[in-house]
Amino acid sequence: MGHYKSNLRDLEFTLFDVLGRDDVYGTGAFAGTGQDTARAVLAEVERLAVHQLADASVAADRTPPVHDPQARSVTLPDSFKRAYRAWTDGGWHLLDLPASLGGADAPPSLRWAVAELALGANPALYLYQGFTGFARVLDRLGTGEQRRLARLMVDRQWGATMVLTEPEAGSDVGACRTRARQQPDGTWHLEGVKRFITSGEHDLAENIVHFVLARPDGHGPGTKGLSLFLVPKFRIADPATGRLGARNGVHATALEDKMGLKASATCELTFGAEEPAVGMLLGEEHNGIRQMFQIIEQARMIVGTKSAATLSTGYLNAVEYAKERIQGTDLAALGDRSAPKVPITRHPEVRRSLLLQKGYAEGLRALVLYTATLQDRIAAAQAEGRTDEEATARNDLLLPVVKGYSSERACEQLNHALQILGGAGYMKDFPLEQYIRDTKIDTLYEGTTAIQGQDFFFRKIARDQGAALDGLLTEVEKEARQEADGALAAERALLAEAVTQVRAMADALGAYLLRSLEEPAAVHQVGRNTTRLLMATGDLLLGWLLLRQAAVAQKQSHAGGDGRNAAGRAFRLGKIATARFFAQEVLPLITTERALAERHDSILMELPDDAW
Ligand code: ST9
Ligand code: FAD
Repeated sequence: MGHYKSNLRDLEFTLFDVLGRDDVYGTGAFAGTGQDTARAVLAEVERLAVHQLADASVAADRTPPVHDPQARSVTLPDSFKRAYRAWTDGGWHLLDLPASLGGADAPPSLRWAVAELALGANPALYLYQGFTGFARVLDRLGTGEQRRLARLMVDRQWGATMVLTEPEAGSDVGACRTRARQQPDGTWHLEGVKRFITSGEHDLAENIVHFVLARPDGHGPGTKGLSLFLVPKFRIADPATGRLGARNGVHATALEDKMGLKASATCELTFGAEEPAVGMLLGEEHNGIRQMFQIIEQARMIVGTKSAATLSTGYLNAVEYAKERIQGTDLAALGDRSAPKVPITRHPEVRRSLLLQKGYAEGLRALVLYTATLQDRIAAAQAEGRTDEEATARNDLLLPVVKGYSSERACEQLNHALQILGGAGYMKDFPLEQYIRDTKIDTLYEGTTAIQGQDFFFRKIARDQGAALDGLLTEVEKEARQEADGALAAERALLAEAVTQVRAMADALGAYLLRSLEEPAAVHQVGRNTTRLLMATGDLLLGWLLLRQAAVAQKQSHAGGDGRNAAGRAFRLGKIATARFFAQEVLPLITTERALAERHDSILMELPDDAW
């Protein structure tokens, strides 16, 4: 058996029993994908994920891609290439695409459920196949000729990259120095060095289209002066057939030697050093940062899903180990030398850690899928020529939580999962050490956690004066205040209290922000708390979603459901206990976080540099 332990049962429970996707699939915009088809897709992808995709991920970690500095090429291991082919031959990359691009027009929530399976088994592979998403953006924003290029990218499975980062421009994308000069024929020549570019060079495809932010000569500073250019690795001699022309002047001048996610080729790309790097402006407008954010938003969701997926398999590996590892006696038998040795699952500390891991793993999955249902609403409205403003605002609000909170909690909880295996967890015989290495990147790329926290507060909360947050919190409160149903009454009360605390925390940050209009330094009180607010909101939402799951499980238990089925009964018991434990152990901590946020701090910003 490979490293990847999927949790299809929980995926389906969350999608159908909790989030009601059975009422949505097979109707309206999603008429082509009924519930049965969706379940069949998930089962099929799961089969591929646990075997071939999973094995290739481990193999490529041990034998990573190789850079040839002379040829400036990157070669991936054969087993990885075979797994990639199995994925694309199955047509799974097409799920993300509209029918007009040869895709399956699947509901977003199904796409994200499928993404979880692939990202949990082999995250790098899922990033390489992301070229379809780039084609989608090109189809949406491109000129007529570029829309044909989008179709070529899909049909010929050309790779794609998002190219923002430079040595001096990381979080601060606006510091970008790569320049673009327009040529008499309307094309652009790019010059500069970009670093840390995912899938920047590889041998999975005959061509790679780089989506590059650069500053046209004469354009202003900051992100608003940037434009988005398409720079193919090979120029396209015949746009009708996709016949390739000359090699373009963009080269992988280095392959990064990373902590983890080794199968994903992260490259330094040099543009226009020897021969011109010829690019096209995307669309007809110089609106690069805005256009790039269409890609970034998707990529942030991918990163959050990757984290959730890896934590889930990490937790399941830890549980499996713990059930078999015999060590020590039950604490209650202390002093009794004849007491039987027990599996470590009998130790309260091990149980505490595992139950929290289960809460975070299943809660993060629910957070991703809940956010995906908002994307279902957005897509359904679009198909009817409407805009679902509430769903759009809530999706925007949740993206930094999905990306920032999921990645932080996954990293933290994967450490706890490894701890359950003791010294064995530190060995390569088990997947935990690779999971930790492969997941750490999620808190860094696509905007670090600090950037997500700032995005969450300044852009997603302050800009609409808290309207989207208030709408969401009101919904959570409604759930909390529902008629108390025996077993979950205390947890509902804890949830209601946590909503009050998060509201107060957001208000406190809002008040500091207001004060900063008169007293600019007051904004530092906001800045030291934006990540705190992001994390507290994430904990609150997990408490909410886990409670919703528990309520459904409880209802199913009362109704008899699959009551005679022991696995079904155990699943539901697990759901209820997880929600209760999470509410009791995690939600009260938000009260302290609120107090810390409200405290006026005069230590942090006043400490002189030489005192650190
Ligand atoms: C990276 C890649 O790390 C890692 C892995 C890649 C995996 C690839 C996988 C394949 C992906 C597949 C993609 C599929 C696509 C599919 C699409 C399908 C439909 N939301 O606040 P301002 C915009 S890549 C939306 O003044 P600063 C907005 O236009 C590297 N837009 O910021 C705004 O103007 P306005 C990742 C947003 O101070 C303008 O930006 N690097 C948002 O100028 C300026 O905003 C990073 O992520 C948003 N949330 O710049 C950089 N935010 O306000 C992180 C901003 O008028 N740094 N805009 O609307 C940041 O995000 C900074 O905060 C900054 C600051 C650069 C935005
Ligand atoms: P810095 O911006 O230097 O940040 C350093 C620290 O300072 C961080 O803790 C950060 O949170 C903090 N910080 C910085 N600014 C602020 C601020 N204003 N407020 C508060 N804290 C702040 N980029 C691409 O363009 N395309 C890719 O495909 C891509 N793939 C990547 C793959 C890998 C493996 C890696 C490591 C990176 C990749 N990146 C890619 C780059 C990635 O997006 C950046 O590394 C990331 O945005 C952070 O930038 P930086 O590394 O320069 O860190």
